[in-house]
Amino acid sequence: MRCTICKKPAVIKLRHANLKLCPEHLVARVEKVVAETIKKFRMFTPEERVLVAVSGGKDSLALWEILTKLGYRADGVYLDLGIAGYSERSREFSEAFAAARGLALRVVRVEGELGAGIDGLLRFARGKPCSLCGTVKRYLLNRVAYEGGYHVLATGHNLDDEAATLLGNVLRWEEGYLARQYPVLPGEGKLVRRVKPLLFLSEREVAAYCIISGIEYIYEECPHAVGARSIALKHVLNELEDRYPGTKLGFIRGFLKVRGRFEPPEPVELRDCPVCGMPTAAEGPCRFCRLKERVSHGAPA
Ligand code: Q46
Ligand code: ZN
Ligand code: ZN
Repeated sequence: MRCTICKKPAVIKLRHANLKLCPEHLVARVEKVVAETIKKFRMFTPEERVLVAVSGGKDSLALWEILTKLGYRADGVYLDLGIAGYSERSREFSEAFAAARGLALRVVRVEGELGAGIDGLLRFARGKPCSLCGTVKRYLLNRVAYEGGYHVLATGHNLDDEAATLLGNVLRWEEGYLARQYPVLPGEGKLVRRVKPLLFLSEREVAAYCIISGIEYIYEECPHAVGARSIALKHVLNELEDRYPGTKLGFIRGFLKVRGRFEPPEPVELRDCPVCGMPTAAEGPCRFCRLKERVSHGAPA
């Protein structure tokens, strides 16, 4: 197998893009796709300060590496979720990555902010682990970005993630979520803009990028991901992609064209949480502060 561009030995075949690439041209392609995505969706400018949500996995570390190589001002934040057998290891990978490159990484312990990590929280709050974890992550990442004076928060969601989310939303015709699913969520007030620069890169490309670039990342999945609906959706999409290369990319690109037809949800009025001061749609304390209160009272679910 030869590289489509330079005819040297290729290491990856990208059927959806009709390309076979050598290490050098795979790296070049990945960085070019990210650079173009940032510009096309006006995610941020070189002058703006970017905070990358780092998990120790391949996507977020690749994103951080690419943004740095492209010359953006990007720091990282790692949320230690307090998930046994997973958080310690993922933190080590994140810290080793930052240290080796001299990059600034903020480490925030969920237990320190909430009174319990995600595992501990499950004893006090009803709900699926990923739903609770999602609330905690959204809140803390936004707060750290806001308090740190960052213009934008970047996450490592890739094409496979976004296609699975889209399929999940379509299967339930979640109009509100569909209207909001977009590579850029504008910020306002204390809500920091959120962007997904890896949206058009498949998981395989990102993994290959990491291996070629010498980025060491955690292979294990979070133990709570087992049995998650998102994983089943990814399997289905992988089967389709196998038979019909380009399925995921076509799904996302086509959606971005028609997305405007979905009725956006009525804008909710946000007010400041009386406890923490961050924006919330709730009357009274925000969801994070309510979870925190439950933990502090030790009330079991
Ligand atoms: S970390 Fe949290 Fe994920 Fe683990 S508990 Fe679920 S949401 S699976 S990306
Ligand atoms: Zn080549
Ligand atoms: Zn609050």
